[in-house]
This record gives sequence, C-alpha cells and structure tokens, in this order.
Amino acid sequence: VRISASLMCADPLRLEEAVRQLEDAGCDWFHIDIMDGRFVPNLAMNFETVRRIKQISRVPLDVHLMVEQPEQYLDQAIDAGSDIITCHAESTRCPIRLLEKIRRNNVQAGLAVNPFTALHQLRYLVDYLDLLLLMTVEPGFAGQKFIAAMHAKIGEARSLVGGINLAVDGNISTGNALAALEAGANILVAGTSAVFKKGGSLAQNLRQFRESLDYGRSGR
Ligand code: S6P
Ligand code: MG
Repeated sequence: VRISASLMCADPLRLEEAVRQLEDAGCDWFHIDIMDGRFVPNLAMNFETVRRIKQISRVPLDVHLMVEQPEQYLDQAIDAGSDIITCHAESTRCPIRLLEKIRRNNVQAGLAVNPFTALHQLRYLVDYLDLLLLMTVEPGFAGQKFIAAMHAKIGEARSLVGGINLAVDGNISTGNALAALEAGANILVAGTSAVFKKGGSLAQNLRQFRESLDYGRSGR
C-alpha cells in the first residue's frame, strides 16, 4: 500500500513544513492537484509549486491534472519534475498519444476516471498505463463524500487492469480505506479525511492512518 498525501489539503502558508513533516514520517508519494477552472470549477496548485516541492523533497510527485486539453500542459508538468502524471480520460480523445508522450519522457503515465465514467474502454489502454486513478468523489474539491457505488467499481477496475497501480482519490479515510484495499486499490490519496484531518499533527495523522490499515489487514 502506498499513501499519497494530497498537498492541496495542506495549509498553503505552511506548505514547506507539511512536505518536510510528511516526508520524515514516511509518506510514500505526494499527490498534487492541478486544476484549470474549466474541467472543474476550481483552481488548485500549479507547476511552479511542483518545481519547488521537487527541490526540497525526494518523495515521488504524483501530479493529477484536472484540466481540459491536458496535452497543452504536459511539457510543463514534465519540466517541473513530476514523477507520475495523471490525465483525465474525459478530457482527451487520444489518451494513447498522451500516455506515450509521458512515458517517452521517463515519467509514469496515469489515467484518471470520474465516478460516472465507465471502465470498459480501458481494456484497450492497459499496455500504456502505469496507473489508473479512480475518483471516488466528483473532482474539483476536497472534503466531499465518498460515492458508495465506487466500492464495486474498484473491484471491476482491478480485474481490468491486472497488476498496475490502482489509486483511489476522494474522501479516503480509515473508515473506507480497508474496503478499498480489499477491492484491489493499492494507492490511497489521503486528504482532509485522513492525513490532513483536524486534530493531530500531519505526522501523527499519517502514522495513525497507516497503522489502521496494517492493523485491519493483519486482523483478517
Ligand atoms: C479532488 C482532488 C483530490 C482531493 C482529495 C482530498 O478534486 O483530486 O485529490 O485533494 O480528494 O481528500 P478529501 O479526503 O478531502 O476528499
Ligand atoms: Mg486528486
């Protein structure tokens, strides 16, 4: 299991502190949401932020592009130092071209799908994919509620994609993460419902989240 902490959920005035604390606490990946105000009605982080985080951290940067025409942003995402670039299936007609370009630049290629998007066409893409990201909320905002039908979708996605990385993003918490892992997810994007929840420090939250997963799995 990998935990990818979603940095748009960090306090923007204390982003550096969040990155250092989470890295020290053993965070596996950093998830960085990029939005264009068109694919989703919100704005989030940007490529300059990716570049600056890359300078202070060695944790892989998992960049999630919630934008129209993702091909227009690939060069910037690559140059900024992304380790994984994930584009939305809904915003491209030629996903294979995108995924091939990402891989040609020695970056891992991911595709994200919204809750409403069916999975069957993905079977044509499996050879080009390093990661499939299932949105378990509508994209655009942190702090939303997990869409219950996504549990079944995780299982369907796992049988479709075989051994590649399968990430879930949206309201992932100690309450639903184990079920997601059991259904076949192996990467958990952790936002305000887990690592960034109010109360403990980020490091404490991360450790607690991981312990709850380890404990839950050893108990079965
Ligand atoms: C949502 C974005 C996500 C959020 C994450 C936050 O559009 O892609 O990565 O940052 O969902 O987690 P939570 O627990 O607040 O939903
Ligand atoms: Mg995201």
